[in-house]
Amino acid sequence: MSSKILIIGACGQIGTELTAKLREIHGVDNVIASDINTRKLDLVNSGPFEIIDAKNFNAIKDCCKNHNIDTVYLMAALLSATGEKYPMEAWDLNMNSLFHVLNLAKGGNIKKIFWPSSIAVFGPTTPRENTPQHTICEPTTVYGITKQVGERWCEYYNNKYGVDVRSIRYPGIISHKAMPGGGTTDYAVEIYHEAIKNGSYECFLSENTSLPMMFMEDAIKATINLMEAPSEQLTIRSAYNLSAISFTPKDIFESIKNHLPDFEITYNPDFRQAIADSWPSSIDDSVARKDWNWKESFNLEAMTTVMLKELKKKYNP
Ligand code: AKB
Repeated sequence: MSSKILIIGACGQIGTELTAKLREIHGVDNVIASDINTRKLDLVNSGPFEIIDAKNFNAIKDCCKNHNIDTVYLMAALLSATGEKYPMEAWDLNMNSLFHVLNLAKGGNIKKIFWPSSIAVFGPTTPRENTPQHTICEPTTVYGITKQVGERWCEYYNNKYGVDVRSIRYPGIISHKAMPGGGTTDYAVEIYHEAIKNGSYECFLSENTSLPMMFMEDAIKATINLMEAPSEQLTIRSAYNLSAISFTPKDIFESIKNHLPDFEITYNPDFRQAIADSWPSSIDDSVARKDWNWKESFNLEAMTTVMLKELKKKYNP
C-alpha cells in the first residue's frame, strides 16, 4: 500500500519540487500539499491542497486524521537571514512546528517524519574544512540555534519514544522553479536569474566566501533516499551531514561567464556576510554515503548548464 503523505510548507523552494516528485512516486492523491496560504496557484491546483499554519497543532492533527496520513515532511521554516530580523518568530515557527509533528508521531498518529536541518547548526568554532558529522556546534544565528536544538529533540524522540524521524543538514540549495526566501545562500540562485534578466549582479557576499551548496535535483534525491532507507541502516537520528559542491561567488560568476561572456558582477557584502563567515566551507558527509549510499550527480558546471537553460526558457519563452 502506498504511503499517505502530508507536506507542510509545500509552497516553499524545496517544498514545491518535493511535492511534484513525491506525487510522481506515490500518486497525486496520496500526497497532500499544505501551506499557510494559497500563494502558489500552480501548486495549489496540481492536487490535494490544505491551508495549514504549521504553528497550529490541531490543524495538522485534523489534516492527518482526515487524510489518513502516515508520513509528514515538515518544510515550513524561517531561514537564517529572516531569522535575524525576526528572532522570536523564527523560534516560534521553527520549534513549535517540530514539536507538533514529533508529538503526533509519539501519540501514534503518524509513522514517519522528515524534518530539514541545515549547515547553520555549525558556527565559528566548528572546523571549517571538511566539517565532520560529530563536531562542535555553536551556531550564532537564531535559525542555527533552532536547527541545533531541533536535532537534539529529534534524537531524543527517537531514543525515548521510538519516533521514526529523519533529517539532513541541507547546504544552500540552488533551483530554477521556486525562489528561496530569507537565506544566506540565496545569492547562488539570484545570480542566475540576474544573469539572464539583466546581465549583471550585485552580490551580498564577498567574492571568496566558500559555502557548501547543492543542486535541487540532488537535494530531492537525498531527501527521498533517506526516507526510503531501511530504519535499521540509519545510525544518525539527529541530522546527516550532506554535501555536493562547495564554491565561492567568484567561482559561480566564472561558471556563468563561460556561457554568458558579457556577464558582470560587483560585491557589496551586507549583514549576511557575518552569517556566511560563521559556516563551514566544505562538509564531510561520509556517514550519509555509508548508511544510505548518498552520492550527488551535479557539479558546478552541470548545474550552471541546467540553470541557464531553464531560466532562458522562463524569461525568453
Ligand atoms: C540559509 O541560507 O539560511 C539556508 C540554509 C543553508 O539552511 N539556505
